[in-house]
Amino acid sequence: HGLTTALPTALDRGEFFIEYQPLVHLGDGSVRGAEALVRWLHPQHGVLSPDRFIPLAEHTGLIVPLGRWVLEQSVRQAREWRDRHGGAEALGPLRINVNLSPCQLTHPGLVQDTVEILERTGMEPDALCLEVTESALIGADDDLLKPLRRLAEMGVDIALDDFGTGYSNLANLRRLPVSVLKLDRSFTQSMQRFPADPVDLKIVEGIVSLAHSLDLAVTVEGVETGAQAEQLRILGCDTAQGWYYARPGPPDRLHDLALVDA
Ligand code: G
Ligand code: G
Ligand code: MN
Ligand code: NA
Repeated sequence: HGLTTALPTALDRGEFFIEYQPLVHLGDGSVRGAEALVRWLHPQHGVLSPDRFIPLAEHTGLIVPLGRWVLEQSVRQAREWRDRHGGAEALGPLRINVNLSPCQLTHPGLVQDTVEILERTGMEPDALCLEVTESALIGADDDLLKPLRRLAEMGVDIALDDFGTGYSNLANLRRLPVSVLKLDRSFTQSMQRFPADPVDLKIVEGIVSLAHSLDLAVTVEGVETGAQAEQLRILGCDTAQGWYYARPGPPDRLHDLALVDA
């Protein structure tokens, strides 16, 4: 398979790049940060989405150096946005969300790598949010949660990605060192019709109310229309992400979007 042989050297050849998709505050529409989404510019196949190569990277172990590279690049980028905005005070720091694969969670270097990246870039831990999928934490024992706890204690936010697609016990949430729930796109899709299915509305309302009572912020993914955004705002969601605001794009576009709001 062509991808399998090309993957191990792709990092050294500089073939990966990162796109950023803005995270927008539903209350006032301001850009608060972005999610980093890695892509592979393959010499023959063109731009490949992470679904095509992340599973392969996990299988081969390349995910550890690749994930570290994504983290460092993304935090550097957040630092650059901040500097160009005239410092952290100018419009509030743009925060950066970075996805972690389950293999990175079990890798012993995670905490130290993260600390070193924050130190090298001079960024505060609270500018960083690490996204972990709900399925990666299902049945997680204390050993798996320990590095996440350490990071959370330092001030790094941990988000539960794709929330609502797994089978996690809601009561289990109290045990996890997470501060953000990212509601899966499927919930947003059911808001497509206006008014939306009343049962879906009740479910989202319930999740938001539970999340807020546990001091968790709620981010919604896959917002494609203004009607969805309005419905989700009314339901109490805090932050949104989706094509309605912007598709994932180059770092300068995020900077421009944030400046327009300022
Ligand atoms: O933007 P999109 O098609 O590109 O992303 C597809 C999936 O790939 C998403 O579920 C996202 O969480 C995942 N993904 C994107 N970037 C990274 C990354 O740097 N590391 C990991 N582990 N997953 C990523
Ligand atoms: O980490 P995660 O699985 O949540 O990554 C987000 C994925 O969803 C990426 O593949 C991204 O390109 C995609 N995406 C982002 N916004 C939208 C949207 O508004 N609609 C749809 N259908 N997909 C989106
Ligand atoms: Mn994500
Ligand atoms: Na997601």
